[in-house]
Amino acid sequence: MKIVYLCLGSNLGDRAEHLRLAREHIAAPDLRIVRASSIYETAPRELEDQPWFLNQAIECETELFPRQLLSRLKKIERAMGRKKRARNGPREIDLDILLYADSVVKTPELEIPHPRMMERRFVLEPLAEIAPEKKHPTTRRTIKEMLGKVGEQAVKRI
Ligand code: PH2
Ligand code: MG
Ligand code: MG
Repeated sequence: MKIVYLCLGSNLGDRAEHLRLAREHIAAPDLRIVRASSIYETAPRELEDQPWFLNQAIECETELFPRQLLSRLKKIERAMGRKKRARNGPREIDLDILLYADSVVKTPELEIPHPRMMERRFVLEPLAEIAPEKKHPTTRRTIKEMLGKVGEQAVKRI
């Protein structure tokens, strides 16, 4: 059994309903949600000309291996009607793996820890709510420490 952290995001349609439905799809005998952060409304990053997001971090226990977890999440995104659109652009639902135990994975399809989590307040703030002392496996910094260093970005707990 491994502990994993995921980030959920939506900025199209009924965003809160998309997050709720995503949690419903995620919860399974081999992927159990043990903790969920509050939901945060966050300004779009990277591609800034798009609607604001709702983001949430969740902690799960799983028997799935990283690649299996990735396929499971992609399948849920497709089932929820996510269309192929621009990278970093608007989406009904985005399910990203942030951390998988203390593992480091680097393949063309999958990178763990999530390579941009350290510069994203919309990830670190929800994650710090549920796992402040959890350490990044390579930098060994805690989520709380990373949050202290990340730049200002509009993120408000709702
Ligand atoms: N996801 C992105 C790009 N930018 N900005 C916010 N606020 N929230 C996101 O989830 C997000 C983003 C790419 O997945
Ligand atoms: Mg993403
Ligand atoms: Mg994604």
